[in-house]
Amino acid sequence: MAVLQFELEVTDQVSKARAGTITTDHGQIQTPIFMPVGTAGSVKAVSQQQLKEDVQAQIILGNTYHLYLRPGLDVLEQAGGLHRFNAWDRPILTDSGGYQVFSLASSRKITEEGVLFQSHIDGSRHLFTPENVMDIQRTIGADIIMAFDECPPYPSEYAYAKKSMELTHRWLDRCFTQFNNTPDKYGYTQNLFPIIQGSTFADLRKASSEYIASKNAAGNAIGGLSVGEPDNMMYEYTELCCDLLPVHKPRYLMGVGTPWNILECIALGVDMFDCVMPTRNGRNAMLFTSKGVINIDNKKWEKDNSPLDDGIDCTVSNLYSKAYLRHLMKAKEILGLTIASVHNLAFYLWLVKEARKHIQAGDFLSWKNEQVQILQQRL
Ligand code: PRF
Repeated sequence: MAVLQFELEVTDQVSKARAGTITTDHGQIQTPIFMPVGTAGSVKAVSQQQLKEDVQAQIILGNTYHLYLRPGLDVLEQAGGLHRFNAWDRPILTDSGGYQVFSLASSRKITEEGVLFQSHIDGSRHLFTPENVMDIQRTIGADIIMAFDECPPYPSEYAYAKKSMELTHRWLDRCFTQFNNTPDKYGYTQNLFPIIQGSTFADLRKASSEYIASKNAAGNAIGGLSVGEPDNMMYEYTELCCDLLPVHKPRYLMGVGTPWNILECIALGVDMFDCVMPTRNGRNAMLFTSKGVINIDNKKWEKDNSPLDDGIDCTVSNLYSKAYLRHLMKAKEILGLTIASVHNLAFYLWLVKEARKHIQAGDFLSWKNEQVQILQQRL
């Protein structure tokens, strides 16, 4: 079948926002897009049916680190890949595992060869290398495979950030060699996206962006941001990277962010986003709505029978009341986790769809500025 295509349909005349369509062998993705995170092969508390019907998700994420440790590659391979295993027939992107190894593994050691780590599940020892991480993602069956990178913490010393970026670049060469020398696993095309690093240093970000752009990949990612730096710094480096990336390839900003972060970064030229925030914060009683942010645990919602959000097009958000969801969360009823997660994800998908409409209509910047104010309000 065919490598991923990106048709850039509209570029905003005042901001740098873009609207486009990505075509994969598992279907099309309208950009800008938000991708729900399905770490271990499931978007926590949300069924695949709900993802399609209520959330209107077009692509979901999986994590190499989690899926490799559990259920393991033999199980995924015998199922015919993750799409068949979890009954999701739309596109899947997998993150490469490096980032998760750093946040989850109980111990890890970086060498030129790769990362040695101990599983957070049973303490068993494993080695991730650029080569085996390509093989693992091919076996998982992702449509979009991410390069194996190192994401330095914030803040990092310049010398460390430079060494780390250079290692990520050497690993990238090994990723491409392995990827290009192995066939698609299940008959549809798999695509490798390289990742820019360089921490919060302009010369490193520039060097990394140019190196990544030179690979002429089907799409490109910006990593190493949203790791604790101030928002303005994240925007500054996102813009620097976007300005150096190819115009006619999709740009993915990894792990971002709040609704207002997403709008600001769409304005800088980003096309794809993922973040655990809508699901994780949702399970923790934080709702993002078209009128602002709600802590549904707050007593002020106890007898508020108004819908969670009547400003977005989602049956779940329109049907259930704030009072009912507050009760479910207080009583630790598991339906509460599902309703909160479905609503937050539907809101994120609504937001990027609205952004796309306004880019197409030519009034994105003024709409974005207004929304950024509204969405940050604490209700
Ligand atoms: N690299 C990878 N995955 C990531 C990141 C990164 O830098 C980030 C940073 N925000 C989130 N997820 N491989």
